[in-house]
Amino acid sequence: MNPEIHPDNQGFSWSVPQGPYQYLSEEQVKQYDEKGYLVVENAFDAELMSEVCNLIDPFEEKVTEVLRGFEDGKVFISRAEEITFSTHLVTQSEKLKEFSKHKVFSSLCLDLIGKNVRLYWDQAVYKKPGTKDEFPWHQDNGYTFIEPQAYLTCWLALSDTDESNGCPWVMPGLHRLGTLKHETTELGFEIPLDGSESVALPLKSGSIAVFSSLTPHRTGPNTSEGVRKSYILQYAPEGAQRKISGTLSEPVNDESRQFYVVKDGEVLS
Ligand SMILES: O=C(O)CCC(=O)C(=O)O
Repeated sequence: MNPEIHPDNQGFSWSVPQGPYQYLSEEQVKQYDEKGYLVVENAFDAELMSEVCNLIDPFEEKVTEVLRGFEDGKVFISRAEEITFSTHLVTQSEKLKEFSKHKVFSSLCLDLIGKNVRLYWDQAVYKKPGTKDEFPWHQDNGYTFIEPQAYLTCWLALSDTDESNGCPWVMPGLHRLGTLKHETTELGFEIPLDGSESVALPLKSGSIAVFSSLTPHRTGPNTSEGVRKSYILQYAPEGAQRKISGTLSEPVNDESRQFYVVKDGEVLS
């Protein structure tokens, strides 16, 4: 059964930039084009990942403390003892701001988005031991509708992750349909999908699952003893707009957190 299309998804067509590519091989871009994802193994070394974790952990602890003040420790998709979302860290740490412009990310943006690209969103997602629920199938563009609909998500593993602790899973190919209809559930927005053709993406710390804002993905339970830590950085082409309602939209160019990472074809690392 084909999934239903989001009502705001009209006249969508998928494309990737023409080469030559700066960072990725033709093969990698072909996979991204056809399947909607690729993996960059060992993009960063252990020392840098430990530094990034040390920067993020105190912010995540504060987020957890704030969540504990709410009934059952829950606010929409965040649950203090299970899954937390620490957002806009680039506004709170100069070092994380610099990291979000690292040439690995900016080169990916140049190859997969184009010559003028901004950071759109950053958040650390920590999935804690004992989390039984999955984070359901969704597209990132299903949460906040952005035009153009295709932007780039870099899901960076800060700790090793596999099926036992909530690694990402993707559904290849569906990105080409544009944004799909999502249902609202207790665990988040969800695309009702038959996941039998889905692919698990186990990642070592420092590796990145790179996928489109239109690639349906989920993460499973964390049955391990440790916290699964990820830092998610999303990049959108200059001129992207957040749809508010009807014909009303606003640009996503707040300089405090949506700064350029590629300008006029130059990576700004
Ligand atoms: O990292 C996770 O466990 C789920 C988060 C996710 O898929 C997202 O923020 O889009």
